[in-house]
Amino acid sequence: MDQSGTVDSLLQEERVFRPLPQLVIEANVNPQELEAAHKFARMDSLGYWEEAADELDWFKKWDQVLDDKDAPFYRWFPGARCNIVYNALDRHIETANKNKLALIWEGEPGDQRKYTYFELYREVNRFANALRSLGIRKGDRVVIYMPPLPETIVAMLAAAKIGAIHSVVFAGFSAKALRQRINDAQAKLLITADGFYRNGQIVNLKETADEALVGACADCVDSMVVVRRCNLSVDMMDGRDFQYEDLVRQERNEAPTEVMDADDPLFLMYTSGTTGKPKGIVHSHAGYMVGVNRTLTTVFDIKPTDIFWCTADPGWVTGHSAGVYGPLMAGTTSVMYEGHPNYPQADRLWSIVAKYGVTTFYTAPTMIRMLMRFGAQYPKQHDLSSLRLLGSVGEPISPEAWTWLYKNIGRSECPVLDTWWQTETGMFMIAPMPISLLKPGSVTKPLPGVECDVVDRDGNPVPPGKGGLLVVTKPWPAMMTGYWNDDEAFKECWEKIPGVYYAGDVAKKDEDGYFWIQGRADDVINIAGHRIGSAELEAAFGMHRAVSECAVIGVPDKIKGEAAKAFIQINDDFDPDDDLIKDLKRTIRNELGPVAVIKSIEFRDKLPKTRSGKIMRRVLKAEESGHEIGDLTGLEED
Ligand code: 6R9
Repeated sequence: MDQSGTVDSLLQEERVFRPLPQLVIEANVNPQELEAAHKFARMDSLGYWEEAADELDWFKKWDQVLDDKDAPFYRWFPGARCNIVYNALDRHIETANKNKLALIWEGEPGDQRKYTYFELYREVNRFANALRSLGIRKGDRVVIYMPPLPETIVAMLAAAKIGAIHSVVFAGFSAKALRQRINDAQAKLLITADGFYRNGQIVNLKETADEALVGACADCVDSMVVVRRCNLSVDMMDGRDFQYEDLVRQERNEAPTEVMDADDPLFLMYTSGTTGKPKGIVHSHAGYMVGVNRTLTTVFDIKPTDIFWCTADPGWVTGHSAGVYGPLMAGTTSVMYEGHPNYPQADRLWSIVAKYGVTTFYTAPTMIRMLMRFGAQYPKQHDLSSLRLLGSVGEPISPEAWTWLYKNIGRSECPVLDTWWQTETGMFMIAPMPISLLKPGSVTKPLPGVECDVVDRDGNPVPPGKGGLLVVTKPWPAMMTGYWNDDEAFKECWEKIPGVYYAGDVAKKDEDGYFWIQGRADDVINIAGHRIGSAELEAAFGMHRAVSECAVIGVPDKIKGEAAKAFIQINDDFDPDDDLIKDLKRTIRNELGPVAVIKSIEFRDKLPKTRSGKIMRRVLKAEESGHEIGDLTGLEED
């Protein structure tokens, strides 16, 4: 708490965590190298990214690193020819990685499958041939509506290998949401599974896929491929539906890799939740592969012996960059788990870490908060000594959750690498490396070659300690190349504050240049002229033992302009009574000072969340104001 008693200092934790000497000695990028990389990138950012591009394989190198003539439609590596799948798979077959494990997959019932790079390569080739025989060609859109299965990865890579554009839709989305995405992308093919296991139940996915296709636009999706996961007897429409296993069985083990132009699209990722109507964000082969490869290997310090586990579903950008493409390009071994983190009980993730010797565990604050609720006795039952790095992404992590993860999972030895990035950015943007000094709750500093700032609405940098808008001031290679069929919306991201990319987040920088992300720009509450992030208030509530989940929104207040209202889900052993309300308010006052007045507290059994686990304050705001709300297809259904 700063002297003035304002909230500005909340997320500026006093504590600094230093890496263990051994980590520094062994790091791929040591402190001097990191300093040199920053210096090089500041002087010559294109040179820096060119060097990163040289680490990958190309069919033909670029004529230029960046063409910015048509900004904001930046073109990275124009003239180059490549395919990300060549880097993720094909090239490993020529090296010692050939017989290394690429993927360890565990199903919820406990079944396992393992693929070496060679096995994955051949499976991808067989399916790539199958896609070609179904008439899929370069540029066609393929929607993948799948749970986390090895075939989900195979489908993504096979599509990309033949130059098709994939769009993975999270298996928890409704038929309506799936149809909307199929229509928007004008997809030609849908790939799905008969069903999957989730929390001890079988979810029938094929039925939902069928329902989505009823009423889908007439000229899209003429075939559907169905992976057999649960042995369900599903209706297969003659001439339209094909069994995955039947298709790949008859195909050859070799398939040519399509030669792509640098900015040929690789995938579309629809994002919803924060802005209303979902937008199809486009990523392309060259820039995306360069940015993801460089940032993943340096931030997570990828070593040949690593077992890398990103818990994100492949339906999110994190599942793409850190779950599929990044780890495969790096030649590492990934873990993928199909099911619910608490099935059959709250130690499932820890049992997986112990069983496979996971070294790097990358997850989201919402997961950490949930696991925290069950208590430290669950991780204690397992040998987690293989872990060396932890990571967080998706929302601000409160110092409390950070510390819990660090202590109870990371034995107070493993750095927690909090990575700020977005679907739009494709790659990590602001993140530490294992050698960095860490402050719990801060994403540290922009990576080499990335330039970010905190500015006011006119684009003027704000002084340290003051909140402002997070912007990216220079193009970066893995940037989205556009929105699918919506150039205007894409331009808007660069026009809100002219010349820079507006990320839509509120952040501040401290005196050391560390960034603290406070939440979305629309989730900031202005109480009597003091700006305070919902996330900041939520972190403060999170300090109270009774609080399991919470969301804070701004509500109109006659005197202060805006006041904060909290929606709180409490832990089972507490009573939602007046005493608790008083106690919670006291906590906020203690944590944040008198300016953070909580007008009211409402207890809820459950808070509305997006599919990726982000609390949708927008829904709560709409309930409060009685106004219409935007797209809700990202909401949980159960
Ligand atoms: C990768 C991903 C992007 C939004 C972003 C921000 C929030 C992501 C964060 C974080 C605080 C972090 N966000 N990482 N906030 N600290 N480390 O999550 O992409 O689903 O597009 O969400 O998530 O608000 O703007 P996406």
